[in-house]
Parts: sequence; C-alpha cells; structure tokens
Amino acid sequence: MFVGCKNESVGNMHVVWGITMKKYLACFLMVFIGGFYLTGCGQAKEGVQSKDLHRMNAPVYDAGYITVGFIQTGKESDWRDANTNDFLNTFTNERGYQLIYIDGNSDSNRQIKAAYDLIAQKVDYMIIDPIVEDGWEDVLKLAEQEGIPVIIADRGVSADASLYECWVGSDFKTEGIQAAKWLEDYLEENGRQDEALNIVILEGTEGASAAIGRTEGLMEEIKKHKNWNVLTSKCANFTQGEGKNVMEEILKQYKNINVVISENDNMMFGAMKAMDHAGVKYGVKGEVITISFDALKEAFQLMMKGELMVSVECNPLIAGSAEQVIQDLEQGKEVGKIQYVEESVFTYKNAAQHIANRKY
Ligand code: GYE
Repeated sequence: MFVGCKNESVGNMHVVWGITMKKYLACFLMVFIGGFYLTGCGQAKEGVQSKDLHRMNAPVYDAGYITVGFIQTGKESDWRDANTNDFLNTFTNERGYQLIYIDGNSDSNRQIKAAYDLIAQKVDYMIIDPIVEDGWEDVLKLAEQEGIPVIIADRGVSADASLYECWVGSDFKTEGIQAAKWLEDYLEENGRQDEALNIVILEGTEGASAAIGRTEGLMEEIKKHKNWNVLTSKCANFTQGEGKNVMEEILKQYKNINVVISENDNMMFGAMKAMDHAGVKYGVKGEVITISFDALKEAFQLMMKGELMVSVECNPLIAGSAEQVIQDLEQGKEVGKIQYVEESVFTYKNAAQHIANRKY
C-alpha cells in the first residue's frame, strides 16, 4: 500500500497553532516527528509554502488544544477549496483546536500513509475525507486500537462502520436521482418527454463515493426511460482540465448529444470550453441540455446566463458538523453514525433569486 519515502506526506502537512492544557507527551512527539520530517528529509517537498514551514517550526506546540488531524483529498475542484477553507476556519486556535492539515494530493496511498503518521503522533481526533472508499480498513483498525476517534467527512469508506465514529456528508445517490428527475420534469414541461434522448455522463473519480452514488442515482432513473440512451459515461476525475479533455474526445466520437450530465461543476466548466471550441451550442437556447452538481457561485452565474441549466447542490460546508461531533464526543455523548447535510437543487430559473446568499 505504501509508496515513496516516509517523508512524503510532510510536503503538504500544515500545522495550525494555538493555546493550552492536555497532552504534553503528544505535543513532544508531534514536535519531534515534525522536526524529524523537516530535518530528516533535508529539503522541502514540492508544494510546500514557506509559511507552512514556518508553522511546522513554530516554537510552541501548545498542549491545551484538542489536536485534530485532517486528511483532505487534494485540490481537484472549487468545491474542494471551499471545503478545505471551511475546515481551516472552523478548527482554529481561537476555538481551542490545533489542526494538522494534510493535503492528500489526489493520491489515496498518500492519504493512508498520512493517517498512520497521525496515529503515530497521537492526535486527539482524525477527520478523513477519503479520495476513494477502499483501502482504509487496516489503518482504521489501528486508530481504533490506539483509541483515536475517526470522523469520515464528505466521501465515505467501504470499511466496517464500527471502525469510525461517524460519517458527515451528502447523500450522493439522492443527488443523482434529483438531477435525473429535474431532466424528466424539464422535458415534460416542454412537451419533449417522448423524444429520443442521447446522454453523455462525465463521472468523478473512480472509486470515490461521490461518483459512485451520483452514477447510481442517475442510472437508476435513466433506466426507467426507454427513450433515454447513455451514449457514453466517462471518468474525468472531478477536474476542469479533464472535463475539457474528456469532452473533446467525446465530441469527436458523437455528433448527436442531447444532454451532458457532469458529476461536478468544474468538469462541466471544462466540458463547456470543449463544446465552445467544437461550435456546439448548449443551455436553454442551445441544443445540449446541461446538468451538473455542487452549485458553486460560478455555476450560478452560468445558470443566470442560461448556459448551465441545473446544478444539484452539494454542500462543502460540513466542518461545523464535524466539530459538533468532536464536542459531543468530548462530553461523552453518543453521536449519530450517518449525518447528512441539507441540500437543494438550483436551476437557470431560480439562480438569480439565490446567488446573493451563496457562500461558496
Ligand atoms: O462534488 C467535487 C469534489 O466529494 C462531494 O468532490 C465531493 C466532490 C465534489 O471535488 O467537486
């Protein structure tokens, strides 16, 4: 499972500093291990900002904080940036936390290795936002043995649910169903329900629960319509760049596309660029119906122009729920195993009404 040198995760390990009281031993270990990584490695890895190194070298590792290790997926989308910022702004020193933020760099082996590192550092809690569902069983077992509670955030894991405290995130399958139901309603409103429809799906990262759930929800609904045909369903890894490249390839192969469903906004933004270059008109006034997920601010702007027709909301602001879980656990309270966040569906018709209140 492990690849690369032991220092690999340090390149993206950011420690956020704060106040006092608890684990002096843990603190010593963290400073020691942090120091080891930096000196032992000898040089900064790609992606390390000087400000991060400054944090790693901060002289006081204050024992009063609840130490939280947060393993993020990477920086694949604007949704992800909003999610990362939410965690950074929630688990602050002012609120009593010392956050160790690890960027998984879109590499699931790196994420798992980081989890082992955090266990060795004896953090108080781990929050894991897994890139893919598989591969977590062993490290979660170790966390359990070491008495480190784990919260799974955003995407899920396939490991036994007894190995973590709870999961906080979105109901991805429902999101997929909602997207397909919007299409059904739209076609009906426009008297097009009996038309033969060719659909293209841009999928998120293979093995990621956000992609698995959305695809499942979409396909469940799509199969109910005999006149709906999926021309192709291709992975574009949730990134704008791959959304564009994959769509370019699809456009070379298929000339009769009626609907593009992208499993996040960023892939749709890329796909729109590809359609622009190919001279394909999309949106309310075009011939291709455009559907995506996340409901980013930029998606709202495109919906207001009628270029994007619907974006099923996926709320990245889940750090508050994760914090609540930690507070409850601190007080010895029981926590709900599955905690869904509230979400809506936004369309080209109602985007203008809501854009002012959007937070990401
Ligand atoms: O839709 C996408 C991101 O896991 C829900 O990951 C998340 C997805 C989100 O990169 O934009």
